[in-house]
Amino acid sequence: MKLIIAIVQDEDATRLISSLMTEGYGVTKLATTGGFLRSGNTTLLVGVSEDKFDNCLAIIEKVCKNRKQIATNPVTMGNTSEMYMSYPVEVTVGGATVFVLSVDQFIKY
Ligand code: 2BA
Repeated sequence: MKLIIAIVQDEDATRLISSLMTEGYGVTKLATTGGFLRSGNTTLLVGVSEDKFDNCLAIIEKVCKNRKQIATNPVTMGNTSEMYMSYPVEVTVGGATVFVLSVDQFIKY
């Protein structure tokens, strides 16, 4: 068994959860925040058996889209964090950042 941890954009989360649930996957949704943009995103935990693993990744890839976003990040000047300026940066976010972990045990009480 594998645990898929998928960080996706909020805009894709509802459709992705629906697609996964329709195909019989168990999903847990976490409200998370990206460290760079400091804006909300969604992290999904999906426990999958080996035989359903590839299909799960295919669904994530199909549903989650790349989007360009403008970020305004603080830039520290000199050695003090009190002096900073902001400038706009365009970044491409997503489709999905996926981590795959091997699961030693899967227990339900
Ligand atoms: P954020 O950290 O808010 O990053 C949003 C997007 O900003 C990233 O999209 C990337 O295009 C850009 N970005 C991130 N760090 C950057 C940097 N130091 N310099 C320039 N641009 C930077 P994605 O790569 O698609 O990441 C989307 C979200 O996935 C991230 O949101 C973060 O929540 C998560 N993530 C990405 N890589 C991760 C990692 N190695 N570990 C944990 N979470 C990660």
